[in-house]
Amino acid sequence: MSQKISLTRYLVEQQRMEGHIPSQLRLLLEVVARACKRISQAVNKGALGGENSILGTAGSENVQGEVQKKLDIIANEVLIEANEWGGHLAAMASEEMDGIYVVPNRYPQGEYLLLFDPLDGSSNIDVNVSIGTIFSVLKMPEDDRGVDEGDFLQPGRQQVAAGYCVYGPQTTLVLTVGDGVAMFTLDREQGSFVLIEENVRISPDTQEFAINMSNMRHWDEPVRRYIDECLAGQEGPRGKNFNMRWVASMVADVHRILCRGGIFMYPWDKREPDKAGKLRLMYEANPMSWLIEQAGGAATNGHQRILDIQPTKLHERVSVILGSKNEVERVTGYHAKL
Ligand code: AHM
Ligand code: MG
Repeated sequence: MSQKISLTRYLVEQQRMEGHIPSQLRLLLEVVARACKRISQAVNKGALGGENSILGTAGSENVQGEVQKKLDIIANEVLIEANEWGGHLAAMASEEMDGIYVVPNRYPQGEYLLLFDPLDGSSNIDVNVSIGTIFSVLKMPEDDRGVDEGDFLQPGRQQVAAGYCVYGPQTTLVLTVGDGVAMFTLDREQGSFVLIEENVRISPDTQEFAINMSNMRHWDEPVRRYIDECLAGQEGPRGKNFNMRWVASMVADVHRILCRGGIFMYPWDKREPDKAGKLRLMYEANPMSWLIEQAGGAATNGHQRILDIQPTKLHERVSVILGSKNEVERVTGYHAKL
């Protein structure tokens, strides 16, 4: 790429030429990107903040009973403060907040709803491994008087923008507005995100899987069969060897898949049969599934396309299988044979 294209320019051109980013949505995405820059700075500081170190736990739990890290809370506040005054949003929802956050009435209300996991992969914060922010944007239903939680309960196919920012060796923002997937890396000298890839594609086949193998004894038959066949390698029914990766940050695992293919699974398992899975539908699975589909991959809970699931509550969980299309279809086929 001879000339560097900033995220701002990319969004302006998308708005001008393709016409599918209204100005309020463009503003929203710029604000989210700016918040991600601030989170990236905090992540980089690590223990250097002294008494204000961002490492460690905050001494509280979120609505899902998970211990909150200091950085979970900092990232949540950064996203809210950056987004509440711009006039582009009606409300926000986050993994770290029980209910929705309605834009205070001292600010103008916009027509969009923003959902996020402010700091995904929290268990990796203190050990200096990649983490990220995931976000999903919906539109307020038309003719709606006053925003409430029900307005958020839209299937993922109705998202108007989705993305994540991975804080790894580089800070990279990955975005879709329904016209393919674009990647931007933060140029710290310039202070801006620069386009590095405009039309990300995932190869339909892969020889790499990502799953937490320590849960193997709890898996359901179709997942077990798929992984057993991968592990059998060249001598097994697949006739090829597979490699395994598990970062324990969905953002980093999905980023790898967008870069070089693969399949990611966090399936339902028998430990808590009433729990659909570990990951959250609305601000983890939906945005990631849309990105993966936009790059030519597939995403399912084993029985249904994730983007078609009608959510019934904000913090709903879901079983996730996503990545290279042919592999995801194979696992789905194993579920159908149950
Ligand atoms: P978090 O949102 O509390 O960080 O949890 C979600 C994370 C995902 O990023 C990752 O895929 C998964 O939890 C890892 O779980 P496990 O530690 O069970 O392997
Ligand atoms: Mg998460």
